[in-house]
Amino acid sequence: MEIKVLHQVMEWNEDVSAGVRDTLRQHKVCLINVMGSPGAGKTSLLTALIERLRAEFAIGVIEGDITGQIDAEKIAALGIPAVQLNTDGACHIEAMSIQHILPQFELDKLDVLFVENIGNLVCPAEFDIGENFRLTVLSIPEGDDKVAKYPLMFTDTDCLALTKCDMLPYFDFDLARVAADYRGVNPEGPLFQLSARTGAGLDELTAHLAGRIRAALG
Ligand SMILES: Nc1nc2c(ncn2[C@@H]2O[C@H](COP(=O)(O)OP(=O)(O)OP(=O)(O)O)[C@@H](O)[C@H]2O)c(=O)[nH]1
Ligand SMILES: [Mg+2]
Repeated sequence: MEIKVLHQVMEWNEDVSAGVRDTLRQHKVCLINVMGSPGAGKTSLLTALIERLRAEFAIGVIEGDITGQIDAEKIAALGIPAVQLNTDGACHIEAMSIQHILPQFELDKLDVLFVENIGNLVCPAEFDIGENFRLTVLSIPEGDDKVAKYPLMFTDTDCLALTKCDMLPYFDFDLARVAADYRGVNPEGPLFQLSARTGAGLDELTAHLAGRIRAALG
């Protein structure tokens, strides 16, 4: 399957996130900004969530990467409309690029647009891309000090997915510490422990997201 690859728009002097939000509202599409480190398991989790959400919602995906189209190919292989956004070196996605990409989708036929942001625990959290809500992914092998060291990513999110929990036996990872640090910076944010590999915890996160999507779509 041929994948559309678009490049990051470089005129970053104007915040167009409100315009993106307006367009998505007009077409009744809920945008979910998925963020986390390189290799945290964002694409694996998206794949698992798509399989669980696609019976109820029509889903599209924008895959953000510095270069290449590996992740968009994985999503397109599921039969899901996917566009690859290459930022050509930039460490985050900007709303201007989302605005530029939206016409690539048949928005009236979509309910949900996932954006997999660039793998990075710092920069993406600083940019509103017009999302309805944010999902931050943290994996066990990254270590239990990440919420304390990179707080903005966990403060400015609607939900934290702690993934690769099947790896807990192999790492010195203090779940209670992460939960407490997250509570400290984001008292209302739900935390889900899961594994895209075993499927553990995915039903709970799916139910939460489905509720958020239904609320966003009105
Ligand atoms: N054991 C285990 N491995 C996982 C899990 N989820 C993902 N992985 C593995 O982690 C690696 C990275 O997963 P990806 O889904 O590509 O991670 P990503 O965050 O999309 O990576 P980038 O897009 O490159 O930032 C792959 O080898 C996955 O198979 C999980 O729940 N458990
Ligand atoms: Mg990925």
